[in-house]
Amino acid sequence: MNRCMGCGAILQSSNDNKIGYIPKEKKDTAKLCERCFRLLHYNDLKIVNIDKKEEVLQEINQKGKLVFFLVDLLNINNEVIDTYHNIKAPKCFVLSKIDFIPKYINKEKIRRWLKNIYAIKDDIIFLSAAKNLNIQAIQNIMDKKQVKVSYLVGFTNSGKSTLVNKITDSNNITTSVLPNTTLDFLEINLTENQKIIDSPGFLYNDTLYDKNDFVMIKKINPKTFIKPLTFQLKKNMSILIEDLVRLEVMSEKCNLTIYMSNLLDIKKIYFNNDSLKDQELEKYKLEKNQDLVIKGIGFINFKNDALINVYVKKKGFIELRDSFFKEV
Ligand SMILES: Nc1nc2c(ncn2[C@@H]2O[C@H](COP(=O)(O)OP(=O)(O)OP(=O)(O)O)[C@@H](O)[C@H]2O)c(=O)[nH]1
Ligand SMILES: [Mg+2]
Repeated sequence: MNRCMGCGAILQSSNDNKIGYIPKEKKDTAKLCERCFRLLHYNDLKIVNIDKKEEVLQEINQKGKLVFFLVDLLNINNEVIDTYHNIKAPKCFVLSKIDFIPKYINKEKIRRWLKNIYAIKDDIIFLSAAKNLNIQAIQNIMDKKQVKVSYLVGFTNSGKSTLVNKITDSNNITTSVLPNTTLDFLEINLTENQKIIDSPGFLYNDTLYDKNDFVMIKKINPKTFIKPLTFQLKKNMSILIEDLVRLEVMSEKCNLTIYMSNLLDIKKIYFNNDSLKDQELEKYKLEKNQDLVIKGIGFINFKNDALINVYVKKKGFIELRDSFFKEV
């Protein structure tokens, strides 16, 4: 039973619509399935919609090995944190992709905030695989805890496979901005008696955008540093985020800063523009230094108290929380 070195899927030649497909004549020699090969050489992206969350959780809970759980700043929300807390094995919280956090945001503040707001009691590590920042922390913790096997786990796109490639100084594992790039567990030897296991990322229960919309997926996932967008708004002015969310100010004024991918189309609109006004309406009362989180997309920090009408395509995507700017 051969596996694809890039995504972990079992190689098969019987169905070109299923994962691990490789044409018959290449089956004995190929190291990559057709999907990984095309992604690597032609940047041809093919989305696979399978969810291995239960399988991964079952395996890591059963094995009880050390788990590194990766999350990036834009994806800290209740669904991700609940998933983290449901892991029974010993674990570390890894804030990945720190290269896209603006420099003026104090990391220690984020650490305290994760502990206080989200009750993270385990070690918290900050790293960026893309920029080679602090990637040695993974092996340092394994050495310190005398761990021989550990798992990299997290939601899709959190950067697990990129991190493994960086740690092993190779490009063997397929990485991409697509959901579900890694399709099965992949074991990688770090030293003679130490290994790390990459895993298929978890998918959100639902997304605000169409799961097969390549263009939107690419826009939502920033490649580099995010430049926060600040708006000063008066009553009845709105912010429109793509065709996904409209925030309409109902109080006299509102100062807010948006932390999302800069590739998204985010603009100020006036009351005579009725985009999204026919969608679900949710009313929120924000306090100074609270965030309005849009699950899977990012968050908006409010600099003063405000009343906001949110028009959103689906229910269940908006959360409020105290921001890390508020000293706790
Ligand atoms: N800016 C930045 N981007 C990163 C970093 N690490 C990974 N990425 C990008 O994030 C995207 C997802 O990376 P992957 O390593 O494939 O993510 P994954 O967690 O393995 O995803 P699945 O296999 O689908 O679970 C890719 O476009 C990477 O280039 C990082 O440290 N900084
Ligand atoms: Mg992966």
